[in-house]
Amino acid sequence: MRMGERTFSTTNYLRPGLRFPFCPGCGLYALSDAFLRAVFELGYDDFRKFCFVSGIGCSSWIPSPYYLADSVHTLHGRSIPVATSIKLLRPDLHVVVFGGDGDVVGIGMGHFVHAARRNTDILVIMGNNMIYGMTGGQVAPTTPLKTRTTTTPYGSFEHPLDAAKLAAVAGANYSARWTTAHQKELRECFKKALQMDGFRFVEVVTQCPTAYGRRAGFKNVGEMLKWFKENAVPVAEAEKMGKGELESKIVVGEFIQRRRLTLVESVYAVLREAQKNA
Ligand SMILES: Cc1ncc(C[n+]2csc(CCOP(=O)(O)OP(=O)(O)O)c2C)c(N)n1
Ligand code: SF4
Repeated sequence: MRMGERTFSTTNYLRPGLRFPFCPGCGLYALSDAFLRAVFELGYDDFRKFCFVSGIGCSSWIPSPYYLADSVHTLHGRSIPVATSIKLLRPDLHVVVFGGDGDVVGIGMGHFVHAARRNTDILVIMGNNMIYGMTGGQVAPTTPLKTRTTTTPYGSFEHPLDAAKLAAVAGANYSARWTTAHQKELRECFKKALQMDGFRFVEVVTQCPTAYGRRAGFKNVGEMLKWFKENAVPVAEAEKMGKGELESKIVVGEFIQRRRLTLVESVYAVLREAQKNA
């Protein structure tokens, strides 16, 4: 892709000599590609203005050590508090968190809700493969009802969590969901999120053929992508549908876009006031 005199190349953004560790057909390749292209299209030729933070899991391997950037690989579920501290110390940087659904809204759920409530100035990108991928396919808070996993051999009996909706309700400035079958929309969504401040959440429904697809009955990656496309329902349409009708659907689009006071703004405003009164 050419933008004026600039040509997109991953070599500006990926560490030389390393290759992502993902299985063939994994959606995380496409997720990362959409993000890198968004960064390029916003005019960044490298990651000097970025800092990445991730937890543990396949999705958490996206930035660290593969991005040619400053990054912190934290404990499972603890990326958001680390990202919050980095952003408060370095408000000039884009602080971006990558993690899986288990990492962000399983073990990391408390941090996720509070970061949205505080409107912390970070972008959280969650690869939602609907499973704990890296540890072999255990049921996750996002696993659809009745889906077979290693820990639910007769099908999951829990209702899945709507993370994008939760972020919106909890206080995020921006929350959206797309799938890896919506590359153009995903790229535009990343661009928009990177240009906003406050808590921004992008949920990317992504195929995990190894730990999810095989047990859930998909023959190949193509079938999974077809399922994403055919079952994607835009937010506005979903609002007119009943809960039962939405059970096997993936609601896509923007759940919230607003301008609330952000954590960085309110922390620095309090500090300025305190210094004035000292
Ligand atoms: C405190 C702690 N508990 C459990 C684990 C084991 N563990 C590693 S990754 C993972 C889940 C990964 O699932 P997810 O975050 O959805 O990422 P994915 O691999 O699916 O992208 C678990 C349970 C761990 N590393 N640390
Ligand atoms: S286990 Fe699933 S999510 Fe992890 S790399 Fe393989 S296909 Fe991707």
